[in-house]
Amino acid sequence: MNTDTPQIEPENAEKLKKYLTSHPRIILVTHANPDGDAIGSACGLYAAFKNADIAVDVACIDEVPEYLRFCPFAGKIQQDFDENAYDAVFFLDCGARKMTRFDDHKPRIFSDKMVKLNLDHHPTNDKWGEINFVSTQAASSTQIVFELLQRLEMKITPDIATCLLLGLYTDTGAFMHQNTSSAAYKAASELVRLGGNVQAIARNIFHAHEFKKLKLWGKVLQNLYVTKDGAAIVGVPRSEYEKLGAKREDLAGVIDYINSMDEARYSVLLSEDEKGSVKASLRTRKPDVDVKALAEKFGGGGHVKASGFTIKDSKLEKEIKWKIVQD
Ligand SMILES: [Mn+2]
Repeated sequence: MNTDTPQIEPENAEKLKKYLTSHPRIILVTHANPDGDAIGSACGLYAAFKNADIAVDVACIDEVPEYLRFCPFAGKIQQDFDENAYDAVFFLDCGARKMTRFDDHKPRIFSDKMVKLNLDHHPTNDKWGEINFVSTQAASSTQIVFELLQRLEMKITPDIATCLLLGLYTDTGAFMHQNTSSAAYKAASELVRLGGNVQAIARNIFHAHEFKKLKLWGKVLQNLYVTKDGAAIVGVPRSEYEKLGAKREDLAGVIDYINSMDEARYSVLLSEDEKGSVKASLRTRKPDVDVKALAEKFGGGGHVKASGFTIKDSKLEKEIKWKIVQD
């Protein structure tokens, strides 16, 4: 893989540049259940457009999760908008349009009454936009936003650099996942030079553990067991994290920690969500194990090394004999 090739086609940036001279009103939209890359790309592009006097708003159907609220401009993200007030919609970090979860009640943004712009790095993206900035080589959507802003010759302030750096950090697992290319490092280096705040990202994303979260992780690790065939399994009922005043989202990351264990062929975290269904997260580091195939057996999916599924019928709890966290 030549990781230094441009992430976007320069002529598409030219097309957008020309389109922006017609003074469109643009709504930026990112996916539901947003992660660092969704928030970072939405906020970064929003601020750059705003600074360039473009009429722009930014929306996500879900609220910004607490751990991402430090991101500059996160407060600008609205959960609702008037779909008739815009000429163009800019989809960010959405592998499929339905990932926005606006498809039910904002049909106009998907119709041909809107100019659709599409910026993403998911392999499932079928380039539905009139102008597409889609590159599966990019480590994050923010990496593509960064290149786009450079091509549009828009100013990248230190706050915008922080937004874009955030997406690179979270989508590469702090520059440890397979997608960490030389181009990703290069973009990160330039963003730091432009004033991107690495400390804020490290403090808020990677070194932010509350007491209740550490207590919960402690319980999870204590109750972890490894089956004869090498599956590291742990289950967490809703009552357990609620007892600690924690939320299900406090379990985020514990599966990767469990999966660092060499003895495990693969790892499974089962956790009950607020509605009483069971969510399973699967990870493996072994080259011969495909957890995507395993998740698909339960109606889920994902990647070969990281996948998940949901069990709606809680009776399955007994059938698969998962051990729960207990006092
Ligand atoms: Mn992403």
